[in-house]
Amino acid sequence: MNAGQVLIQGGFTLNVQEYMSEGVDSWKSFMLLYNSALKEMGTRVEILNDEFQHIHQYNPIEYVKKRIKQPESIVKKLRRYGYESTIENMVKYINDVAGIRIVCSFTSDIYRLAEMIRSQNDIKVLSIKDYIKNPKPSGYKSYHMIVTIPIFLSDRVVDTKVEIQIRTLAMDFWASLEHKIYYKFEGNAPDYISRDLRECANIVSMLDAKMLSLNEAILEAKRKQGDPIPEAWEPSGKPPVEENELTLLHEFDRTRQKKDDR
Ligand code: 0O2
Repeated sequence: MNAGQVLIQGGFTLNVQEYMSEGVDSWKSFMLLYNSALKEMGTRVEILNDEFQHIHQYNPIEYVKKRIKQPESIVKKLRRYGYESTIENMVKYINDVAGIRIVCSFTSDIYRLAEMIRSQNDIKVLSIKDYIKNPKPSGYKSYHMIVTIPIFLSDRVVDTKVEIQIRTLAMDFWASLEHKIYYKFEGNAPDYISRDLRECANIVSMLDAKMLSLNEAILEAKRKQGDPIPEAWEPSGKPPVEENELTLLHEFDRTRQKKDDR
């Protein structure tokens, strides 16, 4: 047992790389882990939403999508990063083998949910990318977290990576269409298409801002009518992590060079 490992119920915690160095190297073993991590994270998110509904009569989450990355996409991504297609490289360099997307109503819900996930003390946040504050050149907006969640196996606990994407309905609408268009052109869309997509991204941002201020106006009107407003309805709009903290929050292997900054 390494110094950093913690004894839990007779077993000990490992990260996926340590788990691999203990001789576990089959595709099926890792898929079992990633699938379990998705289930576990899905349940945590569902509980947060249910609790919100119970206490505040309000659901911050519109819907949740979970997926395990297809083997072809894993191979493609490894190739893009300049790595051989091995299980070891997948475990080391692909952070989104298990991915969960949480789609919310308002931008303020995104930060509130991110904070609730971050404050669960067995979830470790490895990195955060706030593409809402800093959209991608494509116009892409979303809040990304790479976290690990403990998976309790029969004799040990494995902290397993999950990518969490949190975005509004409008951001999700744009990203889904852009993803399809990007694939149609295999990354080489004509300039005018990319320009128009960026323009659509701006419209989507305006729509989000308008819907948020509309929500605030509704709350204000209800307050004036004397209706009690649950506190959690109030949009906080404050990112849970400041910009200078956006990269590494924990020791994390980021040695690879990305070939593609998309
Ligand atoms: P797919 O097919 O959706 O899975 P990282 O390993 O996290 O450091 P990565 O994966 O490039 O590097 O990180 P990033 O930038 O956070 O992007 C992760 C995912 O965000 C992508 O996964 C997309 O799902 C989404 N994304 C990022 N940029 C864009 C964009 O410009 N448009 C759209 N529509 N989605 C984007 P994959 O693996 O690229 O694709």
